[in-house]
Amino acid sequence: MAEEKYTPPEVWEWDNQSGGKFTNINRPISGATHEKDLPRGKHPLQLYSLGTPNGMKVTVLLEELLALGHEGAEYDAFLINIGEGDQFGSGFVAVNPNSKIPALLDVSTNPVTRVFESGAIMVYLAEKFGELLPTEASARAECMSWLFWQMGSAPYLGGGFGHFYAYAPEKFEYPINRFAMEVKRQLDVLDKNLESRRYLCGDDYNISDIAVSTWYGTLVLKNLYNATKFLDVASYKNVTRWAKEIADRPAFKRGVRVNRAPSGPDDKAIIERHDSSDLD
Ligand SMILES: N[C@@H](CCC(=O)N[C@@H](CS)C(=O)NCC(=O)O)C(=O)O
Repeated sequence: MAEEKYTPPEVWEWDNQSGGKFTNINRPISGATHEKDLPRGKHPLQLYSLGTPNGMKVTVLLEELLALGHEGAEYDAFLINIGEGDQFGSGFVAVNPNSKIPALLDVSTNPVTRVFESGAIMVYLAEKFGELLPTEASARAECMSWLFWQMGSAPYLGGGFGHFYAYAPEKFEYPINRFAMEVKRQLDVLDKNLESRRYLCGDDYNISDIAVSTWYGTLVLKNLYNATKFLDVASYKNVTRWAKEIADRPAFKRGVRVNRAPSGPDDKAIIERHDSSDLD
């Protein structure tokens, strides 16, 4: 029997039974669904997050800053369970009106500073501590270019490819083709850039390497979306070499363990982080 073709109605309507992994949490409206204050810990920085690639960007950067000796980068990391709708609690929405992790409060400033969007959080922290973001104009522009490249590109990898290849209720050829093509093009952009450079911007590691590696490094090293073979990630040799070097950094290894449940007996992941010793 021929499959019935979808014809969009004149006016879109919310069908919350559309299936797929995120059916229960996706909504076409913003704002809080329930009253819930956020917890507060003892440190200058309060992070509300989850150990996804977007969340890891911030915990890796914080661990790098601590490794560089910045005590002011001490942080409490609270878990926001997006599958349970924690991102729609009133306290979280006050920190991020967009209801997505990660979100940061800097309680060492007066007034307290809220920051949302992982890229904005990274720039805020790098500027606050004067690290991992070049100050010379052209080097800074290159770093910002790769950071913004990541912020613009990753939704094609996660929301596009990952969604249709791994999470959609059925496999649809059209979106899988479209987003696989785009993700492979992005991997090729990275691979060509890393042909002549040790890090994304040249000889020095900076926040753009952290941001890009939590996504594309995870894709090439950790079988993100179970797509290692499908996307032939091994053919991007420069990306793999760069991702391995970053994944070997002690601060990176610490940061990627925060705000998630262990995936097996060898995984030393921690749900919340309130002290450096939690990761020792
Ligand atoms: N552009 C945002 C994206 C953040 C984002 O998509 N976070 C996801 C988890 S990785 C989330 O919180 N999803 C919950 C939801 O969509 O309700 C950033 O980089 O901070």
